[in-house]
Amino acid sequence: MAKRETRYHHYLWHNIREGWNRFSNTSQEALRTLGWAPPRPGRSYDKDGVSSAIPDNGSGEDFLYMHRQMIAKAKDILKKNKESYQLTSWSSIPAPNNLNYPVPPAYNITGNPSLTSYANHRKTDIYYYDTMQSMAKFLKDPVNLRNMTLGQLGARIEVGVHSWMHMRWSGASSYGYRPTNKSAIPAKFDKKWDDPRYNWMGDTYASHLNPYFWKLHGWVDDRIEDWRKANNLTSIIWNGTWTGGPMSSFSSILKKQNTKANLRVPSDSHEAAHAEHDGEIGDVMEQALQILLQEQSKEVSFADEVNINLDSETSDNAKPKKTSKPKSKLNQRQRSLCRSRVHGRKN
Ligand SMILES: [Cu+2]
Repeated sequence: MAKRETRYHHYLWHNIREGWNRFSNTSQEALRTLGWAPPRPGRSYDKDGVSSAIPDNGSGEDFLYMHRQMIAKAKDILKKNKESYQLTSWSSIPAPNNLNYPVPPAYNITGNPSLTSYANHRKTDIYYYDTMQSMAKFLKDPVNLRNMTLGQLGARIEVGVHSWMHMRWSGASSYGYRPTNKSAIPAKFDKKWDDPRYNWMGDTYASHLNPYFWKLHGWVDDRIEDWRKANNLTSIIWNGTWTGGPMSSFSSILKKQNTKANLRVPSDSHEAAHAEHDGEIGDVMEQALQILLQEQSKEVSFADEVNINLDSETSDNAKPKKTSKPKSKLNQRQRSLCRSRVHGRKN
């Protein structure tokens, strides 16, 4: 799972799906040709660049489905390698005094004071008792589960308790923090970030290397079964099954499509720097990444990339009502959190 290919895939899946609705038509077309167009974007954006989850387009199903596939793949790898380590999920979100799954101490995310405070807020006991616990209870209640689609459930989990758990169990990265600001290309994808020691929970390029990732995503995955039971279904009929575009080599895609149309993507030093990896990664993903970076470099006032899906901190989200829909419009504070990804600097 530490392979560059797997890191790229997870990173691209999140960032393309999240950013899609603010990409230019040209970029969307180019990504479509590469097979990397998400059928259901994960976010909408208003004129100020404020993002909201899209609860009703089924992208919440994509979130659940794709991570289910990741879990299956990881289990498969463990089995093939005859590893004794088993992937098991948290049956409940560990309480503050749980010694098996201690919350890493509060820490400073270098260069990002806003994300630092976001993470550290979620580490407090009071956040667990007042917010996470009540959300977990809400999500396990069959009455609530009967009142929402699987897509709505997925969207609610993704921007809420899933992100909270990611940052609550994130800890100081002794390996450092991958630069995420737009001026940091190509350092963003330097080979040093492919080291297995880089497993920080706050970065989609790294989080799946962290054992806590599998614990919390196991918990998320188990909510699907709760939903199925609550709705008296014998099996899940998935509508959202987007697991990303091809990881295979560019030339094999070309062969299939028998065309070279619309595949012009500007090359830069970053591309050259990783040319040696092309065979390994599959240059489809390398091309998709270039388009994504181009889009990220256009952003002036908003997040340049998705590390986690920041949620709303409104009490509405914390104390869900039975009929409420996922509410995840970013408030003023989150907007500044996102901006800090571009402008944030350590004093
Ligand atoms: Cu993910």
